[in-house]
Amino acid sequence: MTTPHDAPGNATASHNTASHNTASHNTAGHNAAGPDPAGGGLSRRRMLGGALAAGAFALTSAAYNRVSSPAAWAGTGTSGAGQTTNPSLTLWFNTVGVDWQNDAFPVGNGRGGAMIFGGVQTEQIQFNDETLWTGGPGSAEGGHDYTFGNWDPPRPGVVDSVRATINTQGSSDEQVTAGELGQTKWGYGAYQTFGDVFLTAPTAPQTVTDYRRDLDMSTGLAHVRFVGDGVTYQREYFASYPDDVTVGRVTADRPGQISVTVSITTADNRSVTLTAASGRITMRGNLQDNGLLYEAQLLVLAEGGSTVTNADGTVTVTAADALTLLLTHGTNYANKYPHYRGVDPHDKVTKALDAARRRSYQQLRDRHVADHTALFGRVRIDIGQAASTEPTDLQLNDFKAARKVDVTTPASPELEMLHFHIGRYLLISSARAGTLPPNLQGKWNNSTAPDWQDDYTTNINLEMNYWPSDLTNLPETVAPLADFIESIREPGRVTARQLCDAGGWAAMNHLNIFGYTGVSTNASTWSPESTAWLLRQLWEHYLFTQDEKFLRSVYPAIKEHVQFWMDYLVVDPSDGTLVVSPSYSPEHGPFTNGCSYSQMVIWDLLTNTIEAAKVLGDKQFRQSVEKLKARLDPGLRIGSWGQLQEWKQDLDDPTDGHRHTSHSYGLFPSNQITAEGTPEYFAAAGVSIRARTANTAQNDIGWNRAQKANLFARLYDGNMAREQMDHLLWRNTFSNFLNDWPFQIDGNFGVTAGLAEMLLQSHAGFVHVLPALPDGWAARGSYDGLRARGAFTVGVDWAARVPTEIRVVSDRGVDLELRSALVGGRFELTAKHGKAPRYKVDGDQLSMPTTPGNSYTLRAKSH
Ligand code: FUC
Repeated sequence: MTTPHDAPGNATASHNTASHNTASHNTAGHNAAGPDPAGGGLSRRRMLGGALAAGAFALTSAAYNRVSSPAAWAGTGTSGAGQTTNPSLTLWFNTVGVDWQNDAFPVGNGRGGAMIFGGVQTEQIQFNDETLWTGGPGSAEGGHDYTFGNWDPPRPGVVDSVRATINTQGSSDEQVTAGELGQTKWGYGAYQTFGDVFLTAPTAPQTVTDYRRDLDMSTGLAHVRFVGDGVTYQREYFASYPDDVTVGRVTADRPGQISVTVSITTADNRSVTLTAASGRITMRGNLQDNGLLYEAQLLVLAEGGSTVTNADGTVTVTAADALTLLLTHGTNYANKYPHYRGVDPHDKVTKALDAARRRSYQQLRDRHVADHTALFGRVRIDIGQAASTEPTDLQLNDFKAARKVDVTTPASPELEMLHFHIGRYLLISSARAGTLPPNLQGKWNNSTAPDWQDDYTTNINLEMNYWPSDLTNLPETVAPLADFIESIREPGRVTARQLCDAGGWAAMNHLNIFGYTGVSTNASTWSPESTAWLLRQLWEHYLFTQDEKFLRSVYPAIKEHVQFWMDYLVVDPSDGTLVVSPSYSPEHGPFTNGCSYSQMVIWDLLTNTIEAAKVLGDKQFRQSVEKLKARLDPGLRIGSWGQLQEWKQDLDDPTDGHRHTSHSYGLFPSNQITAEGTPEYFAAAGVSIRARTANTAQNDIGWNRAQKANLFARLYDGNMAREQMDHLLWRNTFSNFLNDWPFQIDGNFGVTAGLAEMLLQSHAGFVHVLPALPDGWAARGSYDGLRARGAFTVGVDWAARVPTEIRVVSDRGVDLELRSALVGGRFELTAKHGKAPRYKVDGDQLSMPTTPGNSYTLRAKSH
């Protein structure tokens, strides 16, 4: 029944574990022979003088000290012993990156990303701009005009005839139906690499020692450091959201040591003009496929030495004391249906670079660090992890090796926490106000033909990217999703009408950035339910923030999608309920009436819409949605082996390990199934999820395990939740902690959410503290900064696995329902402002009113 997604290298195919461990310890470049890259012997004073004399870049001596002094690296001089200020939040290697996917370090500013390799003689910085896509208007793939995935020519009556077949036969022939409904994705396009920046020294040092590169996730700074022929070289990189620029700085501990040629290259599926003047390289051209205009500018600012701008569009710096690189880029894409074109990017790219140039390196760095840490620093978790004393890739490889011998070996809390934190780091770096949401690889892609086109797949993947956003206190990352959803409404109206003969709007399962809301030849593409799942993320954001203004802004999109279902749902003649038809359990099939996933997702949409309509006072619409919901098959059935059925009929195979466990939607991310509210379905969901997990080997990929971590957390099984994440670390994690296979970012985001779900849940009408703490973690621990629905920020200390103190900040004054073992014992409640409120206790659940902005502490009293 498995239908591959329409791209080569589908994850159902072979999983090449071998490549996980290959490239990471290549020491190429460490010991390469060659004379000193640059002569020199100037004093530090003179070096500063040179910088100021060069005049290109205002740099204060205080700034210099902070940026480039080797003293900033505690442990300098011992190979691999260097440490940044946040060792437990830092990934570090003592080898050069050689494989983009496995061991380069990502930085990003929401709109673009870069991967840093850290080579000694040649540094490589591959970079992306989120808008550089082939496809869409202007492309004429296969001689076909772009139709947004809608049928060309139209096929009136086809959906009704598929429905009739399903009604008479119970299901329809998969290939036939896929052929009837599907269409080649003409002009779908793919996310593109933008290019690479290279810094090439004329020669390699003869001896290289003390090599270290790292990514400090707490500051969003990447570093490279090594001693080449006795000179300590340092590079620092970041991608700044406030200044919309990617920045690099190269320094040495002796003057006049920096000699490099800086060049920029791009892929061959586009025209390119390279020019350089006064140290500024401009690369510009059009994608052949769709004519999209792109431009990047790279400014090379040397302090001291000489700078020569070459005729081939490169810049050569000789014997400089320090070097700053500023990179900006853009395209003439605009997210505006139907043309998706805006203005020539030249002015914007120039302006951003000019503005960045007016700031000192230290100012740019300070502004970036302040911006990044304001988000990243909100969550702190202590599960007993220590700072790493061994390079992280080696730690990970040790774990992988141990686990290979004994598959029950757990990962260390150090690795688990790095895995948690990189999800938050990557989300901050790939989704900020004004950007597109993160695609299948966030914003990082080095290819012109990435797997699955690096698109927005919506039968789990894009949603999974957003599982950690509110829960782990990054609400700012939601704006890109809300904007994107709004932008596909208009093309979605055409798809609803043309493909589904329905009003409202709907988008199918694969989205590009050009309003592609229609179909592909893949059977699973026919899935307007995906839109409902996407919209759940916006409702979630409201639940977490209680931001009515936000809800009001997204409600029209929700309402208009419900209007689609008012037209599109049909009566199942077998029982008279309203069902989705044709319905295809994601990537699993077959085409039937109302598989559980379809029904659960629509049940969820209608339930949340009713709640939203209550908040916003849209009474008439609420009543019509309530009527519709009353007739809907809710998709909950328990089958012959106690399982939650995937289909309306009891077809489940207990040995099936398919990666999609879509019928668990009611348990997570939805709250249709809870231990407290629907104990039988909760138990049945457990049976299904455990069976799928036991057979998962055939479909072992990152996002799948990440989903299961969340599912087991919801099942209150912390041990199994942890096991899914550890398994993922073992099988599906590259040395740089990106998840696979191939690199797909949803696994990273799913893990971050899953770990948080083990510590805090709030979907079932109460804030549940430590719902799924695994046995293997230290008995003592704590966290702060996780978020609960109701606009609460929660912190906890625990000892002997039981909370000893719970801290709750209430943003909006919502009544608090709190569940914890602490409440079941003796405790005292205090409020930051005023007297503690009166509360009620029932078993281990406490109810109390809160006031906006107040903080409350529950402290266990010893007996
Ligand atoms: C879903 C999954 C695949 C892959 C693709 C991008 O369809 O089934 O494994 O993650 O999305």
